[in-house]
Amino acid sequence: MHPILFYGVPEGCSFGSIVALEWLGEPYRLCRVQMPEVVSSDLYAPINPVRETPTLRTGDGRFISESVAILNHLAARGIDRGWGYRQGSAAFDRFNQVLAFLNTSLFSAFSPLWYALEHSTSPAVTAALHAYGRAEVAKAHANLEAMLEGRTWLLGDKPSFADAYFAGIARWNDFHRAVDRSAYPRVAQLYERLEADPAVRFAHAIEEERQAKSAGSFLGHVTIEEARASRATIRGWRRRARASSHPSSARAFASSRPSSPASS
Ligand SMILES: N[C@@H](CCC(=O)N[C@@H](CS)C(=O)NCC(=O)O)C(=O)O
Repeated sequence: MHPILFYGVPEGCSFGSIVALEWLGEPYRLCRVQMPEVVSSDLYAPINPVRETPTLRTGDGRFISESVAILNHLAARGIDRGWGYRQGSAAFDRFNQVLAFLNTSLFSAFSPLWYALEHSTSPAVTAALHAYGRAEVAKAHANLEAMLEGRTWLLGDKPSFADAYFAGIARWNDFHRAVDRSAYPRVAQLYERLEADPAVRFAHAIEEERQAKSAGSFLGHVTIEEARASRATIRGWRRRARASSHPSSARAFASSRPSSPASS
């Protein structure tokens, strides 16, 4: 069974996890979750009770939510290919620190702006939320600019899943126009470099339902129903496999397995 990433549209912070999966290069599937309608539905709740995206169903059937946890999980799978770091090493600590900064300071800086867009009821409240959000986005950009001094990528001289996550959050500025990114030249260069990356282009195409060119590890979409059904189905297969030790029963078990995309 291959991992499935449940990603949110439009403009979900799950974007970085799609990019990370592409860079990692291990086979995976995607499940599209419309926000806010489907993400808040009872259909999605068993996958992530907090009713947020992203969630990753791992190859062994576990569900991991929270971008930081998902990106750390994927990085650990890629240690041998330079995508992850041994826990306790300086590189791991730096990776974790940058991820935490992006997940709290940068992500949260945009929260007042999203809130103003989706919930604000009065012009005075909207103006206050805009002022607060713009100030926080500017502060986070100034800190990123300082972090990038002497570095091409957030961790140094090569890309990491922190850059993937940055790409998915920093683009919110294109929508909210909170800051002029060119006033932060190192941030702007990193952003442009990422926008040109094939995995980032792939993630944009996936979100926008355009033809998407994977580096090769993307195996297609599954629906939430398929992802949920396959979980129960897999439990059923395991129960039947345990109950049967006879070779002919094992063959019957194998041939009864449906060929749903989520079951590969
Ligand atoms: N702490 C979570 C936050 C996840 C989150 O807020 N996801 C948003 C999309 S970026 C979401 O699913 N929102 C639900 C909605 O819009 O109804 C993480 O970092 O993964």
